[in-house]
Amino acid sequence: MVLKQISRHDFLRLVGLGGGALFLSACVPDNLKSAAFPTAGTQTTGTELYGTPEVEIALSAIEGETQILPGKATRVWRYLAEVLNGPTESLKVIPDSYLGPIFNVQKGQTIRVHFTNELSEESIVHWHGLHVPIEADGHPRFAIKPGETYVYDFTVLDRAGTYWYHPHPHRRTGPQVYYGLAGLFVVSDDEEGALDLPSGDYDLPLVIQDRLFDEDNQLVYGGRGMMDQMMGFLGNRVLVNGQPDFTLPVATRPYRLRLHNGSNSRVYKLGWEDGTPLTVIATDGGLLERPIQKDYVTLAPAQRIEVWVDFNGRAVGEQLRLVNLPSAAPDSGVLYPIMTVQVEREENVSAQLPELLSTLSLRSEADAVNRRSPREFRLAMDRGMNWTINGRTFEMTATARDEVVKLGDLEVWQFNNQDGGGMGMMGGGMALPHPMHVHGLQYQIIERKISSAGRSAWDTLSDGFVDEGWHDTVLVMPGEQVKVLLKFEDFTGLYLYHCHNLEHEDMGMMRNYLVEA
Ligand SMILES: [Cu+2]
Repeated sequence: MVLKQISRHDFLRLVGLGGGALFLSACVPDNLKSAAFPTAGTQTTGTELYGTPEVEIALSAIEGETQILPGKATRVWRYLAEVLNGPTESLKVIPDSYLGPIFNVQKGQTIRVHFTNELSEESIVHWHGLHVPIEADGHPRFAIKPGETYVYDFTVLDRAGTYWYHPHPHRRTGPQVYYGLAGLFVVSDDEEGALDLPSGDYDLPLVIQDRLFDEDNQLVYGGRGMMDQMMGFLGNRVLVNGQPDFTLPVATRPYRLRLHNGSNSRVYKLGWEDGTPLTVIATDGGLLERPIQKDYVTLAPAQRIEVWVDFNGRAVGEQLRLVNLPSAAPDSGVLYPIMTVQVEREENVSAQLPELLSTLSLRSEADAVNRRSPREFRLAMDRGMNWTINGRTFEMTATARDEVVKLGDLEVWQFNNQDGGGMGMMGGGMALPHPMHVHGLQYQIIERKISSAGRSAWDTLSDGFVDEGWHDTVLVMPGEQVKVLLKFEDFTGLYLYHCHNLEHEDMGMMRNYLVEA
């Protein structure tokens, strides 16, 4: 399925640069160039915390190729992994995919990952959504050169849920993820195990990504220069688990589908084409207290949503499409298919979804140390056309005075995407959605406020927000203020918060926050 793309002409109109072609062609962004480093000898960094961890894995990032489209194979970058010690089911490979193997671990397990960079440029791995010590968080200052190895030691402290891992080198996260470096990190625990949810072949990951191919079946990135940076990369084909025109064969029984938006910048509004509601059971940080029915779900880059879906009552041979519904998200004005479900066999296994999925220990805003004056983060483009947070762009090891928090504190953070209303050039700034990610923890979304100018675009997506439960990434729409409640526990050090539109992030829409004892 080929999507409509915003043309360069549309983009120029959008940013109010009509006729500024020279300006665009003169600009070859730094983050779209490939940096080459001499290969260094193997070197171990990071911290070994455990004598013998329960799970020990060798992970490498390599350049290779894989069959995606008919004809010529596509050059990709990918993660390969191998279990060195511990249960062999700690890794699950997705067949015929460039995606990294799925880590499949238990809460409480001690993990060691030896990450070897076999690319021709710097890289480092971030465990997205996991509560880990700073040495294991994959901050860009820990990026390693080609040939080097970084050792991660951490205990899986997070509850059962669908987390993920991806590269995080400064200015190169967008292209590295785009060329294929990403994988899921699935945590199980006893609470979840007792629910008897669909498991094994009935518990399926669905990683949704958009890509752009040339006539030679090769991935194209950054071809639109400044436009890719401003908007974020937008492809013209949807891949699910690394495959085009994805079809999921199912039986007449319940399934657990783990939807992950692994795209660089595309926001999806997902629904079943026949209007069947979605039963949402989990968000970024695991199970909700109770299942929630939604006509559609809005899934921003980096976010995960799990749905429980029962194909009982469907006829063998029946097809059902998961589609992207039209919305005001960039490049999303039309309906297009994400994947096709093909009912291929009778199993007639029936199972009820429990009414109570989990007991969440949610926190109260009244207990926040700054409940009267939330820490505010203004998301905007500056005059130099950089995406900024409070007027600043990324500095590798610096924090401003208002980016220091205290270990143990519960705080309210407020993200203000105040530039204008509709998408495009408004009030002197450019209005785009920003999916805001905070490293090292899961937070609660406690309030949204939308400006009158932003209302009409917001209305096309907002019924699909699942704000209940735990989150590590929240979509902040143009004209919107979103309050989140977060607690800084267990670990001190320099963590990141940033926009997870990867092109915005690479441009500098990322800052450190420092957790002090
Ligand atoms: Cu952004």
